[in-house]
Amino acid sequence: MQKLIFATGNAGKMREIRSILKDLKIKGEPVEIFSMKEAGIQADIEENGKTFEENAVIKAKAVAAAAEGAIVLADDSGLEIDYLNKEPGIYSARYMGEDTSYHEKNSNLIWRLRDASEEERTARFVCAIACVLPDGRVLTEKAAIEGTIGYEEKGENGFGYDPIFMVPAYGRSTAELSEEEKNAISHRGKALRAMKERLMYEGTDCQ
Ligand code: ITT
Repeated sequence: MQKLIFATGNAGKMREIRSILKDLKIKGEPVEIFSMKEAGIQADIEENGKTFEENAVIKAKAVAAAAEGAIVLADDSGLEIDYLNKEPGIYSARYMGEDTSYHEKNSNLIWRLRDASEEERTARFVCAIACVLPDGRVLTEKAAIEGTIGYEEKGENGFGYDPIFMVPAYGRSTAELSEEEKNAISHRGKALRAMKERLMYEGTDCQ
């Protein structure tokens, strides 16, 4: 069975990833999915890229170096708020410090948008997925979901900035959507399904 390691230490991402990739087969073979921790890989990765794609590739390559024979995937994602010149962007996890709670980060962003009108509250979640194949080739996919920043935190599902990210078509935050509903429309769902297609149909021979 083909082994796939997902290079993330974020439990919220990992939950969504498992659900999106659950029926992945490569050349008709089922794939066994491991988190970095389950694969016994510890990597202190410096995310010093300038874009989501660059950081996703940095993470996937760092883990691939310790994972011979496995397919390695990584996700770099974040929230871009137009009113704040696309902050926090690639710094989403580091915004106000890695150890600051998301309740504090979310409250701070709502406060920074206190003078923004509804039209000025546009934002998007962006996700880049990188894949390093066992022969060293690198594939990337990127996707986004458009929305607006809410006026208060709403919902208990998801993780991170989900309670303040409103999806216009649903009139709900992504933290108020079920995991299936979020995965069907999210940045991560779209980028990971595109990568899944490439792996499924082209196998590890894909260009
Ligand atoms: P890994 O690097 O180990 O994967 P991380 O949390 O540090 O974990 P990123 O550097 O990609 O991951 O930072 C992404 C941050 O963007 C994440 O911590 C959340 O704060 C935010 N984010 C990304 N996708 C999100 C989503 O679907 N819902 C809510 N917040 C999200």
